[in-house]
This record gives sequence, structure tokens and C-alpha cells, in this order.
Amino acid sequence: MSLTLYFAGGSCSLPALVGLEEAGAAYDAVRLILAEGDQRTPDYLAIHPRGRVPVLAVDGQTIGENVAVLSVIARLFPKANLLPLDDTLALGRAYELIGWFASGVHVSFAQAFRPERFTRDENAWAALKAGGRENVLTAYGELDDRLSDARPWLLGDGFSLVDPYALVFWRWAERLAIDVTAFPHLSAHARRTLARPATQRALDRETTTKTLKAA
Ligand SMILES: N[C@@H](CCC(=O)N[C@@H](CS)C(=O)NCC(=O)O)C(=O)O
Repeated sequence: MSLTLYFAGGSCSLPALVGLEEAGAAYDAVRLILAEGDQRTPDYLAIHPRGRVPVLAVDGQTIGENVAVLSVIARLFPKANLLPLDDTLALGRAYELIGWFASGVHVSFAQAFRPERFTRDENAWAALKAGGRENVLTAYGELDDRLSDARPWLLGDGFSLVDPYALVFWRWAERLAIDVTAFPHLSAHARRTLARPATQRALDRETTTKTLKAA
């Protein structure tokens, strides 16, 4: 089986990268530089017509969207326990969080970062940004509460791909001038996630992997 992950540094593709590293998978990676528009090049649009990362190619078949990519990685490497595949309710809870991250939390950030994607009315952009930032703060508060019961990971005692997905949002706090020390449980969770060797290898790959242009 051949695996290629298309990803971008600092983006929501981090949990996919961490998942492959946690699993000890043999994979190729291609790094996009979003600020340089790599995602809008004809070559990449042929891989993902909406021009987004992550994309996982499995034997040449491409899959986009975190909810799908993370699910596929977890199923390809069941021994790595990346999602609680054998526990129906726990798996439901994992997808509840992954779904909320992709369709709620990420969208609040998008509203704050890219209000022009939501309306062409420039007069509404400041309000959209402010509303997005507020929703991000609410989400941080919810995550902080969830992590306040002394269990180390978002699903409880076992690490899962939900954890590096949450790390993505913790990393983005700086871009909204959010003081993460106001969310001590979430920050401790981020530190735990960052301390995992697989996360460190994934972060390393975010800077060292060949870029799409060089590939
Ligand atoms: N719903 C998608 C969102 C993917 C997404 O928006 N990825 C961002 C990086 S965090 C991206 O590719 N941005 C490129 C762009 O907006 O041009 C998912 O969960 O995978």
C-alpha cells in the first residue's frame, strides 16, 4: 500500500501527520505553502478540487476532509489505537469532537481569519471577525472544562487523534491574540500532546518535508 499525505505547516493537517507518525507508517509527504498559493495550483486542484489540506492518497486514491482522513488513518493502523474503533460509544464521542472541530471550531477561526469568505460586504467583516473570535473563546472554555477532570486526553485515559486536532486550535490562539494561560487545562493538554515523540516528529516534518513545488 502506498500512502501520501498532502499537508501544510501550522494547519489543520497536523493530526493526520501525527497519526501517521504515531502508527510508524511508511508514507510520503508533500508540503504545501498556503501563503504562496500552492493549494490553488492546477496540479493540486487535480488532487483536491476545493484546494484544501489535508489530503491522503491511498494507492493513488485521494481522500480529503479531516473527518475522513483521520478515520482512514485510524482504520489502516488499528494496532496504533488512534481512535477507539472497538468501542461504539467511545468512537461516537471521538467523531462528535472531530465533527465539532471541523464544522464548528475551525469555522469560527475561519470567520475570524477570513471574513471575506463569508460575505462580500466589507462593512460586515469587523463584526464577523469579532464574532468568530468570541466563538473561539467559547470553544476554548468548553475544551478547558472537558479537560478539568484530571484525565489526560480528550477521550479520557487514552490518547487519540482528537488530541492533536485540538492542538491545532491551541496553536492558532496567537493569531487571534488569545492568552492561552486563561485555559490552564487546555494548555496542559497541549503540552502533553507536544511532548509525544510522534508529535515532535510531525512538527519536524512540517518544516523539513519537500514542498509541492519541489516535488
Ligand atoms: N473541512 C476541512 C477544512 C480544511 C481546510 O480548510 N484546510 C485549510 C488549512 S487549515 C486549507 O487548506 N486552507 C487553504 C485555503 O483556505 O486556501 C477539513 O476539516 O479537513
